[in-house]
Amino acid sequence: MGILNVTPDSFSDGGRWDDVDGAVAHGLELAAQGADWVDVGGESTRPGAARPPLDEELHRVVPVVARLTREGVAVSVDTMRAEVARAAVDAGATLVNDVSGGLADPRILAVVAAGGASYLAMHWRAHSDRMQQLASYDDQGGVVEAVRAELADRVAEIRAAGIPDDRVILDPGLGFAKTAAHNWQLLRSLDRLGDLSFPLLVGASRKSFLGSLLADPDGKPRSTDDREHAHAALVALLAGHDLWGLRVHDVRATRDALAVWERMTTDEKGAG
Ligand code: PMM
Repeated sequence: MGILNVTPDSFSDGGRWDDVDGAVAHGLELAAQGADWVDVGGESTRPGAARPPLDEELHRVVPVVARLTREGVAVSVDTMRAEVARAAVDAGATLVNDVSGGLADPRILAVVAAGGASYLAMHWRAHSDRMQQLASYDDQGGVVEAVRAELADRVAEIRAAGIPDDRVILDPGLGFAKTAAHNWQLLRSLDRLGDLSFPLLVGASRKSFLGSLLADPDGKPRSTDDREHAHAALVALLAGHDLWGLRVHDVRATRDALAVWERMTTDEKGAG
């Protein structure tokens, strides 16, 4: 899944694709590089970000979804708002990527159920201005068990809203109310989340835990654009897990890493 943030302030690509033509061109490029989905988002969720007004989010997202869909691209919409989900599905999006898993705006579940789209529910605890205060899991048996239990709660709500299981994907939500250590623990324990019996998507691309891993000796985190090699290494390590998807900025680097993994795990008979 290629990331297309049509926002002025996302942590990695904010401001790069905030006019419709530029955003559509980048979305087409992501698809041409091998993205199965292009994920269009109009709200930055970086820690501390302020929320855009509803009208502004609609204005950013809907024309880009409509144009990419017309070009034959499979589009998901990254939104926590029912109104945006409805407008994006009407414009052709077939997947709603809700980082709040229905907690921010519970009406979104009925919109998805009625619109026939699939639903990607991420583990989330609060909006970006407050989420890092909630990065504590000690009294719940640790981050892996807590995320698993809280995702199971989301699944119960999703089912109650009438979205069929075969249209649901789950995501541990790396960086959302998580420290770097939490993210690594979750990445080591994806099989435990797989026990929930839903497809999984992981979004690690350019996130700050990679920046802190690669920090300078003086502690300055590696810049967002310069985290790509580490992410490609992570992709190759994750490739053996039965994941539904990876949400990434650099589709080409991701596809290359997957090709290396695939070739490494294919024996010589019949392989090029
Ligand atoms: N991360 C971000 C935004 N949307 N959606 C899903 N499903 N999973 C994620 O990990 C996720 C997301 C924040 O990253 P960005 O600002 O680069 O889009």
